[in-house]
Amino acid sequence: RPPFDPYDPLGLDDLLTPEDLAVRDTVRDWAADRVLPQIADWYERGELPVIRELARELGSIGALGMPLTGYGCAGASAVQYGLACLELEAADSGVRSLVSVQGSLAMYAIHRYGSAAQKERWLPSMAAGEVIGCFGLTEPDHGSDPAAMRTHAKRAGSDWVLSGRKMWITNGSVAGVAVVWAQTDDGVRGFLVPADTPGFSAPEIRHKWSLRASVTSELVLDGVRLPADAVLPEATGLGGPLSCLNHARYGIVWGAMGAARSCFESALEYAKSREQFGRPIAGFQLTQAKLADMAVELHKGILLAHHLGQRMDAGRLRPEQVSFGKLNNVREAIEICRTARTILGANGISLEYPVMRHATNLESVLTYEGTVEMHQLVLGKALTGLDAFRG
Ligand code: TGC
Ligand code: FAD
Repeated sequence: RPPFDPYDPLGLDDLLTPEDLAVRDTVRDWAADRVLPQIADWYERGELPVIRELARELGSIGALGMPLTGYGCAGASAVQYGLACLELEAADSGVRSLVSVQGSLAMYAIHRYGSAAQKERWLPSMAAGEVIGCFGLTEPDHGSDPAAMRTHAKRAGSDWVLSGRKMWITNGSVAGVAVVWAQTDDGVRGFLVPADTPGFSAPEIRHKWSLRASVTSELVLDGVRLPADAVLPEATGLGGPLSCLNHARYGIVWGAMGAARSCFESALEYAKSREQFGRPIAGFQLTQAKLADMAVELHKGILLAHHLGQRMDAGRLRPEQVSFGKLNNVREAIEICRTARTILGANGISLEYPVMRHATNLESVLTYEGTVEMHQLVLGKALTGLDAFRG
């Protein structure tokens, strides 16, 4: 029998191919070198000062638009993309967010719904991390219910004129191009808005106590005039943006387990070295119960993520299954991080350790890409056949 590995108790690495392991190691090494040494400082300052450098480096290791094909994208499998998300979020949810929004939301929208000219114009520089993208769906008054969005686009001759506001938009202030979803006479359409277009601005949202090492912005669209070819030709209706969300949510299913793994490992190491009552706290039954429960949920979550990845690679993943994964894995990751916090005692609240940073980040992850309640209701609808959203 192989030896028991406390960091892989179910032997899940056996599910991975040599190529999967190589992708995982590349991203893990990059994050260890470029993110971990500085993340506590960035977090404390509430900024990601080297975001453009990081984007280029992530482009050079193939992490942007990773499962997409052509245009300089890596053409990786869904499992490999998931492993990359896990490693990035083990460093910080903010870095995984940068990659999710760039690849699974902005680039995916252009790749799936864009014209040949739009793809040629934007995707190669986005895959290289030279141009950062953002994805504007949420508005100040419309988050869970994007169908009620107010941002609208009207025809002016052959041009379009966009007006409205988007809120809580990751990468907004550093984006070279914004994918903006707006109401039109033909339903919801997506528009590619270059950041230097007159009438467009993206002020940064400050004073966040979560995802502090991530750029979050408002998008202001004040009579933004765009040419006819700025609209994504293949997306009509809310299904367009919601289909992009499936891909980003899938990445979060893996990513959340990265934050959880980092907290579990911190707690395990701490428990083995910290002594109280003359013995390591890892020797107390109550601590062992916490560690055992954390390990069970962590590795069940990774197994679930791997299963969904295989379904995605086989073209058989349903949106309800993505909801299942996001609901479970983010909820369990938060529990793991909070439990780790208790094992570290007072040190658990310090930025010297990653657990409080991960726990507060996960509060955003629990809300964005569909809140817990949205995913419960998506599953509830699939289970019962009854739509609780609109009665
Ligand atoms: P409903 O009537 O159910 O659907 C409208 C149309 O959309 C289709 N559809 C989907 N298509 C693909 N994938 C999905 N997951 C889909 N869900 C629905 C549906 O078939 C229908 O198509 P058609 O052709 O029949 O018209 O829509 P609804 O208005 O009742 O809403 C359903 C609900 C509540 C589930 C949806 O609005 C929702 O998911 N709300 C949550 C909004 C959300 O997740 N926003 C995220 C914004 S982006 C973000 O947070 C990025 S953070 C990233 C980071 O920093 O990492
Ligand atoms: P609301 O929709 O107002 O919900 C408030 C509460 O009411 C929630 O608990 C919700 O579950 C509950 N609720 C609502 N409706 C129901 C119902 N029918 N039944 C039961 N409960 C209900 N958006 C983007 O478009 N692009 C981005 O890049 C992006 N990045 C983000 C980054 C961060 C850091 C954060 C925090 C958010 C980001 N978002 C982004 C926005 C995010 O998607 C929304 O916050 C999310 O969809 C929830 O919307 P809301 O905040 O308006 O909450």
